[in-house]
Amino acid sequence: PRRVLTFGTFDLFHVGHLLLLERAATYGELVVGVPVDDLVLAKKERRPVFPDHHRVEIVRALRCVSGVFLEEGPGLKRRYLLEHRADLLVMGDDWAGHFDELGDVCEVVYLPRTPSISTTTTIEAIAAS
Ligand code: C2G
Repeated sequence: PRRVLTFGTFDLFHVGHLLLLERAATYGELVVGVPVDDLVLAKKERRPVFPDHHRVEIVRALRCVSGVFLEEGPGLKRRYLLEHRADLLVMGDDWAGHFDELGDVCEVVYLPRTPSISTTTTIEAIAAS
């Protein structure tokens, strides 16, 4: 099978996350990089609700996932792709174009997001209820 990598925070894991991972796994053996809390904080200006070791354990338990690792810092995706000998990088299309520069290491594919569900809207819905 081809070796597939994807990266994501997967905070407050929801069905949009699941569908993305299941579709990514149709390309081959799926390994997932989950950013450490400080990296999420730096990128999103909000600390994730669930800490990285919880987010990793949830993703690790999925049938469609072959392996999980912590993404330890910014700018390391190229190194991780090489380390894992990835054939393919799959990302949601909210990142379309953003990782094209890694196309010399492996194929880069963007998959459509599931509409109308996100961690942010979930947090807002809970806050408003
Ligand atoms: N996703 C999706 N549909 C949604 C919500 C999310 O397909 N309704 C996908 C995203 O496109 C992403 C994955 O699920 O591929 C994880 O989403 P996030 O946890 O929001 O991940 P993100 O913070 O975008 O992490 O450096 C890149 C980041 O690590 C990507």
